[in-house]
Order: sequence, then structure tokens, then C-alpha cells
Amino acid sequence: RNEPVVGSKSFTAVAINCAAKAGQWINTKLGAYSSLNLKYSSHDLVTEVDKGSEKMIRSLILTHFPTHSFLGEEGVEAGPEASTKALESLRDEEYLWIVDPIDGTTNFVHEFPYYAVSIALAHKGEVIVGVIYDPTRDELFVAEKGKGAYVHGKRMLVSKEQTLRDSLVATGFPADHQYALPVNLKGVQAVAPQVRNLRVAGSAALHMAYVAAGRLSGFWEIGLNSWDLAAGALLVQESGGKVTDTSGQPYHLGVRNVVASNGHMHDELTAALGKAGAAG
Ligand code: 2AM
Ligand code: CA
Ligand code: CA
Ligand code: CA
Repeated sequence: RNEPVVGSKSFTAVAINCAAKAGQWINTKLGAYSSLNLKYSSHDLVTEVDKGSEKMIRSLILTHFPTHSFLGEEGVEAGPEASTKALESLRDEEYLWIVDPIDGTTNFVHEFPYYAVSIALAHKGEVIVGVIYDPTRDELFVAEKGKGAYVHGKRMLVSKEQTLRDSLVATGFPADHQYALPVNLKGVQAVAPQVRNLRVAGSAALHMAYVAAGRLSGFWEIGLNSWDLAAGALLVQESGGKVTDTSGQPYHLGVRNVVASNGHMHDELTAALGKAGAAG
């Protein structure tokens, strides 16, 4: 029981199967969804495809593992209070699946091909499996705690840039225009002049997967939820990178303000955000 690795192969197989199935179905709905709803504002979208993807993943997981717990974005009321509560009530469960059925819904709605399915399994609050699937490129990112991270079955390693100056860094523009967006705009203003260049592609999960794959040197964003980060954090860690909150404390499921990187320029990025008053 104190060896969470036992059985993790079948956990991983189920996670992969769910992500691939949902992702392929999502792509059949690109440009063909029928209901677009606003959650909090015109910046916060949900479609029936988000809900359908979550339903598909949830029922497949619970068929295989009926005793496990499930936390999915679309099963939780919108807003930071509800998502914190939902995580708090479940994080001590023995096995908890944490699912974002489409990360990058705004992109999906606008047919900007950069979105993903994110599935993580936590054992007593610690992520042991992370899978992110990009259906546009048919790219499957998989990590198992202590066993490395893979894309297309090939081991991933973070990039080697040592300084912000040589780094390609991504961030996100939060949907929360009241609080998180102004904070992150300060971060953008501070970081953009210091890095090689900045990318804002609209999927936190894929940005994390790209840090793991060495395609980005680092990523930060303010105001995210557990389902945006759980799988990606394990991918980055298992690829040799570093994941903390914006104050430099180690990643855990409750982290909302995240910095993920190749490890080398991590402290420089975190310090730049802190100095700019952009740590959230
Ligand atoms: P989503 O597409 O699953 O909603 C882009 O900056 C990132 O922010 C995406 O990963 C997106 O995930 C997430 N996001 C979108 N709306 C959000 C909200 N209201 N609160 C927190 N994160 C959000
Ligand atoms: Ca959403
Ligand atoms: Ca998300
Ligand atoms: Ca989502």
C-alpha cells in the first residue's frame, strides 16, 4: 500500500486511453459545437464539448476504478472559491483523478489549434501519473512518478538555457480581469524585455508539456486551478525541471500561481516576477 507504483501501469494505460479517446472526439467537434456558454464573463467559456469530454473520461475511469475519486473542471462551480473547496474536500482521498476535459477552450472555440486533454492521478495528494494529449498534433505526453516523462514514447528532457536572456518563456492572460490579469500584465511588462521572447498560446497544460519537452525554457501564470497543472507539473518534474509557486515554494495540488522551468533560469524568473509585484 505504501508503494503507489504498484498497479500504476494500468492506471497509466487507462489515463492514456481516456485522453486519446476524448481528444479524438473533441477534434470531430472542432468548428461544429452547438452551445457556447459564458461561465463568469465573455472571457470564460464552456461548450457542450467540454462537458461531453469530461463525462466520457469520468465514466471510463470509474468503470475501471469504481472506488477512486474524481475532480473535473466541469463538475465544479466556476470561480476560485468553489474550486478551492472542491480540491480541499478531495485531496486526502487515496486515489483522486484530476481532469481538465479541454484545456484551452477559448482556442477550441476560435479554431486556434492549441488545446489539450489533461488527466492526472494523485495518490494521497501526490501526483503519480500525468497525461496530456494534444489531438491537433496527435502528441501524447506521459509521466509516471519516478519513471520519467515521455512524448511519442521518447524520453523528454528540459532545455538547457541558463539565463532569462537566452530563454523562450510562456505565460497566460487570465480570464479573471478583476485581479489576476492586472497582476500578470505587470509580469509581462517586467519579463518580456529580459527574455529572448515570450509566448502566450492559451493552454496552460500544453505550455507545461512544452517546458517538459524542452520546447519552452519556462512558463508562469497567475490564478490557475489544480486541473490545469496537476499532469503538467509531473511532466516537468520527471523531465528534470522545476515547479514552484511564484514565491519559490515547491508545487503541490493547491498551487494557483505557478512557475515551471528547466530549473536553470527558475530563480531568475521568480525573482523578476517578485520584483515587479507580479507574484500574485
Ligand atoms: P481552460 O481553457 O480549461 O478554461 C489560459 O490562460 C489558461 O487559463 C487555460 O489553461 C485556461 O483553461 C485557463 N482558464 C480559463 N478561464 C479560467 C478561469 N476563469 N479561471 C482560471 N483559469 C482559467
Ligand atoms: Ca474553463
Ligand atoms: Ca484549464
Ligand atoms: Ca477546461
